[in-house]
Amino acid sequence: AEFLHPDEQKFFDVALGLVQTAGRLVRDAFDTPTSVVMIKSSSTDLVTETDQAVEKMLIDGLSKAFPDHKFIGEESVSGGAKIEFTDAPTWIIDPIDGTTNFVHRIPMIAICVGLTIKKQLRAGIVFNPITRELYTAQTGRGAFKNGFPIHVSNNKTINTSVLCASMGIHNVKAMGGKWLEMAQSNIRKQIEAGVRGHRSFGSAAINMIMVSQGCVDAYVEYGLHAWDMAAPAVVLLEAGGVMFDPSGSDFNLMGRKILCAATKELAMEISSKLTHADFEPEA
Ligand code: 2AM
Ligand code: CA
Ligand code: CA
Ligand code: CA
Repeated sequence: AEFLHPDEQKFFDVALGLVQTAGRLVRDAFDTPTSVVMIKSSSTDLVTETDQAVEKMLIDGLSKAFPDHKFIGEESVSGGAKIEFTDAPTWIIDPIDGTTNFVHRIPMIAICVGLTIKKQLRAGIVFNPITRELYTAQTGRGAFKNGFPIHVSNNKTINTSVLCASMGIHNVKAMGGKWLEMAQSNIRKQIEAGVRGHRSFGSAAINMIMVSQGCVDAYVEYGLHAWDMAAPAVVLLEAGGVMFDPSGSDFNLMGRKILCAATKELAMEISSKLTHADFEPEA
């Protein structure tokens, strides 16, 4: 596989070292919960001092190593600000995906660091520092869990699949009852179509990782941001998975929604059953 930039391997190696250090920060805070919890837009939208410290540490480290790189980080993007996404090497960072899990000491959280160059996904690092599961991928070079290759399932039909579709609780608050109805009706349709089971892990990245390693067969979600999806998207694609907009059209990293699956057949079957939101997320 060709690199888009001559220093791409170095970019990845530096990021990986920083993520491992960040993992120790998060693990220490998880075991000794002194972290201050702050409410952002509502009681379902939390941030802790650990989220902020980890994001700062990653951005400081990467910008010191690569002064001309750009950053899109959850805790650095101030409310409602338009995200500037350019051709420059860009690190897309979620310091803790699954902050509610973190605050409630549920061990399903992920540090997510993705890299785009010329707006193309190039590398993804997704690290659960509690279970010490490290998922890495570089475009064209495969996906790995703690160094061992991972692959999606071969499932092509709903009735042999375990699906993941979160209720999008954030969107319920932002968009009112209409949203709840849509989320419920989509899950209901999947159950009626004979799905084998439903799971949701409270972290968009872990949901995507579950598809990447063949545990779950597909995942659909509205309301996500680029930092939830960038890093796990590289892992998913390199693990052989597919990614679309829930409507079945092309995936857009900035489009705030995703349908990912083990196979295109399964993705299209799910897409055909969904009520598609006229989706204008507020936050
Ligand atoms: P976070 O923990 O980084 O905030 C379950 O809550 C998942 O949804 C997490 O991955 C969480 O990311 C993400 N999430 C946060 N805000 C959201 C929103 N407005 N819409 C959809 N998902 C959101
Ligand atoms: Ca958040
Ligand atoms: Ca997130
Ligand atoms: Ca986060």
